[in-house]
Amino acid sequence: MKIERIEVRRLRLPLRFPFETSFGRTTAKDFLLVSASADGVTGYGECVADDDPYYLPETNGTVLHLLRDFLVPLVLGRELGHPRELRTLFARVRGHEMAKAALEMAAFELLARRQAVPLYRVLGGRGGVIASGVSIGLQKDVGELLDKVAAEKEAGYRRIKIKIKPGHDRELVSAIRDRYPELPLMVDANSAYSLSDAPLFREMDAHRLMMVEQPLAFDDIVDHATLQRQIDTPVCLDESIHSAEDARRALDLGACRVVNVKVGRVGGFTEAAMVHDVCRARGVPVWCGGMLESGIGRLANVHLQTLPGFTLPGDTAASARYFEEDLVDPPVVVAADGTIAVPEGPGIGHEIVWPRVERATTFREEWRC
Ligand code: OSB
Ligand code: MG
Repeated sequence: MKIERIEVRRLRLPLRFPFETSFGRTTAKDFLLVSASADGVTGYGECVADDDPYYLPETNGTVLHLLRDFLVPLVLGRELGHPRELRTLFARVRGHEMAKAALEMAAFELLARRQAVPLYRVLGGRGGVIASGVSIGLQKDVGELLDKVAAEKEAGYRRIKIKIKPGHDRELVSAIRDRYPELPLMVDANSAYSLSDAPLFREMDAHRLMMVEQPLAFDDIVDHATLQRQIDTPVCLDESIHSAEDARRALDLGACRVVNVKVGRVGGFTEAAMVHDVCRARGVPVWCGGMLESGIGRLANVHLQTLPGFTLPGDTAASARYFEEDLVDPPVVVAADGTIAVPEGPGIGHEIVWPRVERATTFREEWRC
């Protein structure tokens, strides 16, 4: 296929509740949506960059620059045998995984729509359901956190993750554990600690967490390996993993025992599947992370999670936790048993509601060949 038109829109969707982590507080989802068209069919890729570089270095501004000046010129008008070729085509550009991923995801979604098959088919997945977990941000106090945990447990989520930061860690975990001794529970620190905090994580071993996600620096694997040797709780890496090679090196070093895969963080579906393959070959569980995506990116995550190595519930929760009105209809819903049905329609499989996209759009640019 030959992609003859690429469009990028910047959208702003208010969040129903602010989402707070160790790196900041978000009240709205401000993101880029990439469309790629060939022969009158259009596919969509949601970019996971934020307005700020507080989770990882990329921003909406850097993504737009990379698309406009480097990635779009590589793709526009070129004969593509398969979207997986974009990974090789983009390899010369170092970093900028979120920018690469948004365009590559649009090309995969376009391929699925052209073939009139669900996205999972072109990713090598399967139909059915996926297991859903939930990520709870930092709350005002322990009481509010316990209320949130109770509500999400009631909603059926198969695993609960809470955000932690220095001074807001052991007492949160022990309060939840006191009330729910058997709850599948994990914590995510988003790089807020250093190796000198090893005693804290040793102490938390007693709470039998499923894992501790990215406790140390965003660009580290060496200290994570040291920490993993000192604690029983499995370390899971998020921020540190940008490729299948990163995953291999982290596993060789013993820096983690679980890997969080985000398509945007690793540069696309092709690389995400390769991260999955590296882990699966070593019996290391992977799960799919989330970035507060709208329904478009959320459904992309649903399809990815049908690959066989996704053996743990991911951070893909119901649209209604985030948005008053999602961009897709129907919205993503989680059943009482904590599962999400994998759509069977073409591409992401739910309709995009264009009037809502138009209302949320703050900027638009397009390129044609
Ligand atoms: O670290 O996984 C993370 C959200 C934004 C940036 C980073 C992370 C997160 C989440 C939320 O944990 C997952 C979600 O509900 O989409
Ligand atoms: Mg994380």
